[in-house]
Amino acid sequence: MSTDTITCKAAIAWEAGKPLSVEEVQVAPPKAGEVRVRIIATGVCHTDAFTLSGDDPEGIFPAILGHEGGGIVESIGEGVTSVVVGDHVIPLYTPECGECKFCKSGKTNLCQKIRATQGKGLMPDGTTRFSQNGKPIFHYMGCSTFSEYTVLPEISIAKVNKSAPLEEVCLLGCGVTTGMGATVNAARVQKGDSVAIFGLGGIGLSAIIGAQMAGAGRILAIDINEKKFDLATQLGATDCINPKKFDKPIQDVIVEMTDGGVDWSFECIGNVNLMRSALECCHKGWGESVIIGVAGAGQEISTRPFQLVTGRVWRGTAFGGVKGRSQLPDYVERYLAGEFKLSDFITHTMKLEDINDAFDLMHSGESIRSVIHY
Ligand code: NAD
Ligand code: AHE
Ligand code: ZN
Ligand code: ZN
Repeated sequence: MSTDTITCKAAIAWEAGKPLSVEEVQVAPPKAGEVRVRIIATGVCHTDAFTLSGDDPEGIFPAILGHEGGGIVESIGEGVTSVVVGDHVIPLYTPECGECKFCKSGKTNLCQKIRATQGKGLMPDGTTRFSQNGKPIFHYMGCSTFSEYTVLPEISIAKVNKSAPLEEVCLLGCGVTTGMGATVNAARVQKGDSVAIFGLGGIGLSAIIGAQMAGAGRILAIDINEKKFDLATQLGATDCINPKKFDKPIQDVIVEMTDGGVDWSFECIGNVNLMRSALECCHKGWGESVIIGVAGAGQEISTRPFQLVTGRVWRGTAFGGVKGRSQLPDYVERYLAGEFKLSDFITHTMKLEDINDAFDLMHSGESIRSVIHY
């Protein structure tokens, strides 16, 4: 175990709208209640691209992005008791302290213990562990997995089974858990229900897995990129719909196809117009729509209030409503037991030096997930 500062490679986001730059950074040792982790692999999520684009009101630069990682504990700070050096862990952008009002409520996974400092790119003590030649570099979503080493609060790591390949289960650090979790936590999809999923990236495809496992009778998969339809169908989509093929609003198409609308819908794109479509394709009286997609600064959702008056429900979820420390290890066990596959999602792998290719592949619609191997 090292208590020295480590110099290692990281992809630095120096400013919004510019490619990442792979450079050496210094990673300070963990302070009390913190853990330093060697990242083995990380996925690239659309939210990383969103923040890099400059659309994130909380975007702060220079920063080390990345929040879908898997790694091994390298050293622990004073007072850390829940992990030891060598443990395999998944960083959590939604921590679980177990003692704040939110954790104790039993109603949400949105632990707020360190949310204020996390949103400012800082560790809970208000400082950063990353620097370059003395110049501080900000953390991102409390994770910063685009670095060979990162420092996390103890409450922001989930210890997972060592037999799980970190190159795959890193996807449970965000995308797959978010999509699957949303179908059972934010929504409660039941056997025979109809479901519409808008956007077939890592999140939407995982929502298909969740809906299929819950026994949904009809799963409508919606995307303008038809290359996504094969995997969507393999995972359980019963109907694949390209809105561009219709000359009327997609919500009208779905309402007609489903005898009045779906029981549940999920917006997995981050487009406020499609959030409206997702709400309005829900069945009168009971249909519920879950917003997962993240929309840019200043954007707002709208619909006629009559849509809600007549029984539709609008809700949203972060990290699929999953409590990271107590529930994520079980997702890893279910993956190990063969309940679902992660390899289907990994369309590209690359070294950190090529991380900008991952963003290009995402924007061109070629990839589902790119995974960086360190
Ligand atoms: P992605 O880029 O991999 O997938 C998005 C999909 O949406 C693509 O298949 C794309 O073709 C499709 N799409 C884009 N515009 C469309 C349109 N007009 N009509 C239909 N389909 C369209 O992204 P992802 O990583 O799956 O993330 C999806 C969204 O979820 C992003 O906004 C991301 O920031 C957000 N997200 C939220 C959470 C959360 O906890 N709430 C977690 C992870 C990601
Ligand atoms: N910082 C943005 C919002 C970004 C956002 O909504 N993040 C999601 C996770 S996306 C993962 O890919 C989230 O967890 N939100 C809850 C939270 O507390 O950040 C903004 O609009 O300010
Ligand atoms: Zn994410
Ligand atoms: Zn808490």
